[in-house]
Amino acid sequence: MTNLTLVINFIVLCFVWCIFAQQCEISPHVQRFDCYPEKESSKEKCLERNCCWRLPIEQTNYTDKRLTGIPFCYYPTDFPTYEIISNETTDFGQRIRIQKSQTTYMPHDILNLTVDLIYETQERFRIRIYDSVNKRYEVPLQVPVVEKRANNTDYEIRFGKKPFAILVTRKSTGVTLFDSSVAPLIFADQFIKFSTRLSTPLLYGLGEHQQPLLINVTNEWKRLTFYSRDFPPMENINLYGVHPFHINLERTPDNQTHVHGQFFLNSNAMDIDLQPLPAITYTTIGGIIDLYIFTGPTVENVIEQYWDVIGKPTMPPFWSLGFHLCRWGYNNIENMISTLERMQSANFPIDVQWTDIDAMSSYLDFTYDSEHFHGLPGYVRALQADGIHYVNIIDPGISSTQSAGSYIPYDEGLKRGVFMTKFNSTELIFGKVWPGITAFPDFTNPETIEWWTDIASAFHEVIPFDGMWIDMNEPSSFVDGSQDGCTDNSLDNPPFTPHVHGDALSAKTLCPSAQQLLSSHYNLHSMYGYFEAQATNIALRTIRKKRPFVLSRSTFAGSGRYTAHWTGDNQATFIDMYFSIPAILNFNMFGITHVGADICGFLLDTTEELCVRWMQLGAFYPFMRNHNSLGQKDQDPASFSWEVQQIMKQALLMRYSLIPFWYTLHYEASSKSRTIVQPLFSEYLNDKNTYNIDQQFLIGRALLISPNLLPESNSVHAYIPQDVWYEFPLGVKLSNVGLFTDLDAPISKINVHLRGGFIIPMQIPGDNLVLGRGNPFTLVVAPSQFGNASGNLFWDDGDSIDSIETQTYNYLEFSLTNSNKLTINILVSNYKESAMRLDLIKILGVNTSVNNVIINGKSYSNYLYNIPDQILLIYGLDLDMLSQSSQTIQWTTSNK
Ligand code: MIG
Repeated sequence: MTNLTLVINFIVLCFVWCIFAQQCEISPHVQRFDCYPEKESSKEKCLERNCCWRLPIEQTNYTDKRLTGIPFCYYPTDFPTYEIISNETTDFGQRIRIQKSQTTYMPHDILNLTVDLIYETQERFRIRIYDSVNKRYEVPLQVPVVEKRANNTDYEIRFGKKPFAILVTRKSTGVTLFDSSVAPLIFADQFIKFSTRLSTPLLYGLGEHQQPLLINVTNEWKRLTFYSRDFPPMENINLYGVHPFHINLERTPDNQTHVHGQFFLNSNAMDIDLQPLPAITYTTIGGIIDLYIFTGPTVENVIEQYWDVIGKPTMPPFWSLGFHLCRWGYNNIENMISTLERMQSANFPIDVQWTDIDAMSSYLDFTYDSEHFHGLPGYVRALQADGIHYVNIIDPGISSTQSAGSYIPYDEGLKRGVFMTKFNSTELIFGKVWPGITAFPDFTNPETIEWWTDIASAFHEVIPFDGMWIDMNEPSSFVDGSQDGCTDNSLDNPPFTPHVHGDALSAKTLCPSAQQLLSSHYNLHSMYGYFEAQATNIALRTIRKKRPFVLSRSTFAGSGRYTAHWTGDNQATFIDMYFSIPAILNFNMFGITHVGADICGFLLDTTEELCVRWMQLGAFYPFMRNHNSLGQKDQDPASFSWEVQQIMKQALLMRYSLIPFWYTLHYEASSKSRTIVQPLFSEYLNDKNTYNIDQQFLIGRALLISPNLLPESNSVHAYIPQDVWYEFPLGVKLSNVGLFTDLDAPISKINVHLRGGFIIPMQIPGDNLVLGRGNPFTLVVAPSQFGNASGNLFWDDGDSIDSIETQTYNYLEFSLTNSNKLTINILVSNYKESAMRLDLIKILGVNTSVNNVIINGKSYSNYLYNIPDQILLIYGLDLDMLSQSSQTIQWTTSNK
């Protein structure tokens, strides 16, 4: 070799090395995007992917949260990715073809992709990126199909040509909503990965996970995994449901706060990584990129825009808003009856009695244990005659080992071909659940819905259940994969497995390769509960011809159209009681508004103190059920001391008296896309103090709940936003607002505040909601700082399937003007079967003495003005709210 070639070689080498080094010179660390998300990363494996391997330089302290999560292996700036090859304007927006010239580290890279940019509405933008040649699996959710591009959109789109990237900004402020230029797009058959910049490190959503409400990645790296899984809620574990939706805060240049939402419509197992750049990375192992951006700009707007895509929540039957009592392990009917009887003789209101799997015969679905639960059918009918409803549990696994002819659900199911099969086979796939070896219905098959309806209907002849509790529908199995294991094909052994609990997609569930009608279980796994809820909802409609009540453990985006949800196997601890609040708030954003946690805790023995606090809190869950696990000590309210019972009863009576308000909220959720409970930040978006508040919440927009979540504590540290607030139910106005304060919270008390500007319809409670239906109503009127207030009341028969479509309901509007005049206006009054009598009106914050009350023009003398508390009480009214289209209640004060 000559000297010259040596020199040239040296120069070339140096050049290559220097360039390479530079492409790895990514600083600060928050700009690194993980190139080796698998568990066992190493320098060699990283370099094999042509990525950069460097330990974080300032890494001195491994326990520092800011450092855990920084990838050692990350993409160089010139990592091969796609470039635009053509771009055409279409009716819906734009269609772009992109291409990559070389494959990268994952098998079956797809080199030619199509990008559709769909301007769906002024506030909703959709990005679809898919294989230009081969059709791929897409989520079988019925989303709106938009063919014409919306004009005057709130958002503006630009793109990078080479490398290809999409940038979405908010027109009015210029704030970045989406920017995929931060990392290379990877699109292989079983590995799709893309990243985008977040507007701020503050976000909400991304369920189902045990986590605080605010996800703050200012100083933290975070990974959340999505794949439905039966596991008691714990942090950093994929749980029962999948909701890849989040809300991101934005700061405007003039220091206002806006929010936008983002929904990744993808049902494959996935990881979502968050990093302080701030940025979000989606890594999914199938489907396509189908992503929605909702521009809000308020939380309420984002929710409405999101629900326009996934569907609004179903309207629950009226009775399901009452108190539900359940436990696993009544073990026999005597025990169940005596529990319910002690509840009733202690005068607790109760609406629904439940049974768990211990009431089944050998854990077989659609059976009951006629020995230990002898007489259950008759007992249920007797309860129903008293206005109590009954709900039983059903698991998806259908026992396959009963002797032929002895168990119709299996025999019929087999005949009708409703069960899931092994990969590329007509042979059934068997798992193992409570009844032993089971087959699993494929609810994506229309025939399955009919079979399900038929077997449920046959059982309904035996026991006329009112609702169905669908458990174990992740689907959960006691064995991994199946009785015969799984295959070694690429569905069962994908090149990349997201960080699911148990490390394998088949952990405590079926093999991903199992076959369903619509696609492989690999694609549909996280929607198993969604399709079962849909089938169950349809079955109940058909059987009962009334509004269905379904309670599902596993959910997917859009499940709220069919089902309510509870948060699964929590523990009887104060911390789990706290986590129930972010959970119910999140599920409200996810469109499953009828949600609650097992009150007093499911696993572990509860304590008297915890159970009191939890009953007080649970009285304000949209779905209120006390449920307990096998072997734990009793925790029904009547099992406690007399003193404790009185406190729990007070909480229950508070719930029952507010049912008209709750019911109206459900109507507004199902028809106007409003959440039932919501976090404070959604109402006080410009108040930074509210961003991290998840130990308090609002019911509708009007009631602030501040439970005491700490043991042995007599006060609660709470935030009272800058606004007008009245103590509830007393009605005294708070003098200190806009601050954190310690509220008195002895064991007997839960702090509730009513917000000025709202009128709350209430009702005198009965022993249950059926018996109390005709009871008189009351109104609580809470004037705002301007002296006005408003509210609504929705009322119908409570469980007709079509009362909303046929407008067979009443809808009233209450409004208070600052001239001391309350008006009751009828907006709709087509439901006449039950009288709506108003008995009492309580007007708060009346600061001058009242000397006359006039109702519909006539002087009325039954009133009391309470000077120190500034409350005007108009009583003994007996006013028929439906008698005239508009009625007025006025009062005059001494200085007018
Ligand atoms: O393997 O049916 O989350 O509420 O009580 C446990 C028994 C099965 C799990 C549910 C729980 C229910 C329990 N089930």
